[in-house]
Amino acid sequence: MRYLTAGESHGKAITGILEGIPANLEITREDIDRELARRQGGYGRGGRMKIETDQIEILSGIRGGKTLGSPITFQIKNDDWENWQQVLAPFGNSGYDQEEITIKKEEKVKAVAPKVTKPRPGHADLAGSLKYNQTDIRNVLERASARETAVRVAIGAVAKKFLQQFGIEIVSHVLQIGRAKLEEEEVSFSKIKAKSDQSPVRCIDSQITEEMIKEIDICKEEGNSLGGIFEVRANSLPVGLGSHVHWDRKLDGKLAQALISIQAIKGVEIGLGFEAGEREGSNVHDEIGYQDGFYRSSNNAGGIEGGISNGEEVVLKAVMKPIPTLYQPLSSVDLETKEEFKASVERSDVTAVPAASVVGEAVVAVELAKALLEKFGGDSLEETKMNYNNYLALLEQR
Ligand code: EPS
Repeated sequence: MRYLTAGESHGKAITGILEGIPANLEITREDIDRELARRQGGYGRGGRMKIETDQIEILSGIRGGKTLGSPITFQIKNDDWENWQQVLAPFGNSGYDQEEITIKKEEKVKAVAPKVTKPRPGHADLAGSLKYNQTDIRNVLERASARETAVRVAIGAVAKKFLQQFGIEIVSHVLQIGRAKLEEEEVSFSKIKAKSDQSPVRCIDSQITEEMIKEIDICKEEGNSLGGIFEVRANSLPVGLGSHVHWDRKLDGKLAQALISIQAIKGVEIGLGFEAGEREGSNVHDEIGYQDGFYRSSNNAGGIEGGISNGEEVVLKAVMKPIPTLYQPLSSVDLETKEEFKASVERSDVTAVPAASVVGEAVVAVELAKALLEKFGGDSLEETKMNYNNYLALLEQR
């Protein structure tokens, strides 16, 4: 199973192709649109989310609500394209070689979209423009944008549906935004499932939700931005996804890569994570017991040992840096004139941590579905299930 995405933030659409999902998996439009709406919902977003109402269009690979086993093509149109058609036109009179070009902005006033030459610190702007030899930073920032995550969530929705067939569920919640932090130590899977979608910042505690909202409001006033931490969990995984035998087959490595590939994610923890560095081994490793099967009395490993799922809940945390597009300007240098300037913007999110947690669920779902298919194979769902059940029968003999 593999996927590709394409599309610019203000281009016509964001597209993705998912290949390798077995045939005969049932999926509805709502299964995908629900996930897209969850990603759009978080408090702290800027004006763009008022423009977009993400809805999926399927161009191939699903017929009558069932997968065909062929590549699935996903498309989510950008409503903002209307305001950027001229600037981003693939052919003809695009903004590419022009100094200034007039576009219609969301406020319906005429404004200009000049060539972007002022790189924002923290964005792909400078490194990307140098690497791809571009003089208009727009040619980099459009693709670097987190808008791309919309289609990853759509692809993740199919992966989630597939995992559900094996009883596997994935949830997420926000642990921290700026200084507002959930201190609760043991949060159950069912609590996250029941509560996180109810909070505008995806926090399971109503008091901390208020604190997070306050942090965001203050930050917005100051023209600043905030990062934070979210957690993704997956339950009911069988023992044996991933492998210890080679570095690029380790499940923890794959999950960490998937999470860190989300725009603005700077760190990932598995289970106890960095805290394991402060403890003695006897306070880290999860003791093994046996009663009608192997069990653990703790889950500091976060469900993965030796790069293999051990049957416990998979627990992953990721930290997102504050959004680099600030109303409060930071120093930078113009790409052409090399003159110093203070970078400033017209529109930005204050935080996107709640959205990132939904994206986190999606990329984790994709990696787990991939690992499951690597182990059990199958071109139809029925075949995958037969292989899966055979393996469970084998495990029962141990
Ligand atoms: C983004 C900047 C903002 C965000 C955008 C990601 O967009 P704009 O530049 O149009 O105001 O709203 O996120 C989305 C559009 C989305 O769907 O998540 C960036 O620079 O990464």
